[in-house]
Amino acid sequence: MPFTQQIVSTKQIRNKTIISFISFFLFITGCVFIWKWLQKQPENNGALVPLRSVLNTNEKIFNALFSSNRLTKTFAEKDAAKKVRVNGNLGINYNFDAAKWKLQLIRKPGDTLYISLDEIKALPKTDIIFDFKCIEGWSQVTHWGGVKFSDFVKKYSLDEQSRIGYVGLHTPDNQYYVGIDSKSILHPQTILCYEMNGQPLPMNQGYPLRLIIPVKYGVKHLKRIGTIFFSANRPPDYWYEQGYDYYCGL
Ligand SMILES: Nc1nc2c(c(=O)[nH]1)N[C@H]1C(S)=C(S)[C@@H](COP(=O)(O)O)O[C@H]1N2
Ligand SMILES: [Mo]
Repeated sequence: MPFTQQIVSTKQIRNKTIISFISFFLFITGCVFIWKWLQKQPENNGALVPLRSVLNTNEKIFNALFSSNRLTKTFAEKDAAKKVRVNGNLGINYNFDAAKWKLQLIRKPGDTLYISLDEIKALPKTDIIFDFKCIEGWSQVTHWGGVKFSDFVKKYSLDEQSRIGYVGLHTPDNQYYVGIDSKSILHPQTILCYEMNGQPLPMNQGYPLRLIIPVKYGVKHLKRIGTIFFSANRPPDYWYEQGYDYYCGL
């Protein structure tokens, strides 16, 4: 290997230093300029329009890569937390009359069914133990039991509606609500859940029925489902309206 040595003069060093400083100055000015421009952009559901379009592009990529055959990793029962973290009490923080609860299933406008917990429990039961992930940065291996959404679809003849684009879920008081794309709601690990660690759901974890959807972040796992409906367009979504991503896929 030939050995080459370069002699650098003081003048060259000074020029390089000057160029470095100018580039740095231009870079910072550019950042400030982009920042100011962003602040002047209009908002779309709590997110500045350019940022919202980044989120929407992410959604398209996620959607294209989504596969119903790809399962979320599951764990053994001994790995499941005994003390399960409680997070978020929107729409469940009131005197709830469990005796009066029935799931309101809007199959089509004008075609609503009221389903009791016992009727749901009569369907085949599935358990899932997976790493529950919240957008705030924590995760926990937890154990849930209930009915696969796809089995619920079969039982209540929802094949057509469930593929229409989206499903919307609301708490009984309509204070918390989420929208979920058809592919994700029909994923084989998505369940209408009524048990945690083999016991009925605690009140603060959505008694009597919640959504468990391992292909999504925690925000979409709506606790205490009051209403389920179907829609070709995105149903309202609480955290989306606060500026979060609509899709929230994992
Ligand atoms: N009704 C209702 N469901 C909700 C929320 C809420 O505030 N209200 N928070 C969501 C969020 S952000 C998370 S991380 C999970 C937490 O579920 P956990 O309390 O069982 O851990 O519930 C989701 N479902
Ligand atoms: Mo969350």
